[in-house]
Amino acid sequence: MTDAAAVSRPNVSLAQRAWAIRRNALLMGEVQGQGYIGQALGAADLLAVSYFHALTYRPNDPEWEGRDRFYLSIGHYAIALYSALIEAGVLPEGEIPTYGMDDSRMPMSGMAAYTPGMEITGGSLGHGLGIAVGAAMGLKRKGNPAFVYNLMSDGELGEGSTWEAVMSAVQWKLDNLICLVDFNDQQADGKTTDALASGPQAPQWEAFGWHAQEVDGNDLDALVSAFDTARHLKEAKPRVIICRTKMCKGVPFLEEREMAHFVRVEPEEWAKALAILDEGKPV
Ligand SMILES: Cc1ncc(C[n+]2csc(CCOP(=O)(O)OP(=O)(O)O)c2C)c(N)n1
Ligand SMILES: [Mg+2]
Repeated sequence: MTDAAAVSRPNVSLAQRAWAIRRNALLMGEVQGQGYIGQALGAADLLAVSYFHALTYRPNDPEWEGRDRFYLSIGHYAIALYSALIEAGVLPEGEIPTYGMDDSRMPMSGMAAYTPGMEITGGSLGHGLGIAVGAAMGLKRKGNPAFVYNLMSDGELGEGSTWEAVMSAVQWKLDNLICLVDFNDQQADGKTTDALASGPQAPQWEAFGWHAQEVDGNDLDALVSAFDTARHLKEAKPRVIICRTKMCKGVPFLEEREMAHFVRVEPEEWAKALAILDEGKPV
């Protein structure tokens, strides 16, 4: 398959895209024997809807001025974004065996400097939304109709800088900003709801002036509907979609792991995980 061909296969369903994203992530994880697999498997559905339903972009021209921007605030989720960018034909499938290696364009934490499709260098958590606010303001002032998407995590809801960005986005009426929160109820060494961010999230964002939706982030139909609502809303306010996801979704023996922030998988378990995924391949 040529890289550009990936995105131009019109008969590929979103379920098949999400499956392919999960498969790419497992193949990359296997290269290192460990990694942020739980996040990639959990966020595969929201990435499939982003890249194969919502976003406008040109796989062969990742810097095209008219593209919707997709900011990965959470640099440690890079494996998830690479997996989507490979399926989208922005990154070549052939680079999977380089994942996390010296001189690879796909390091474990995302770097904007040398990875096509990686718009910002995230990873110092709590900054993606602020950067997205600035970019959304800039695009509006230039009359560029592109959307800015910012994918952040529930752990970042505990960062003060996130809420400064939340307030300024309202102040500047950023109706071209769509924030996606991967609410997996995990933040490194414990549950997010045991730290901060307990209770329903949408009312909090609404209180600040955002249009907020809370959906099952592993339900493709619910995601499509939420993205469509966020994109077509006529109100002059920023939009957030809080996606409740399950870490390691799609590989039950990994889903059972309580602490899935950084997953170590035994060599023989990779084949088992891939076989389970292959068995469930959508037709
Ligand atoms: C400013 C900052 N503080 C701390 C860290 C260390 N850190 C890396 S990932 C992470 C967990 C953050 O929560 P979340 O992204 O929800 O974790 P996950 O769902 O991936 O387990 C932390 C604290 C960081 N990268 N940046
Ligand atoms: Mg989390």
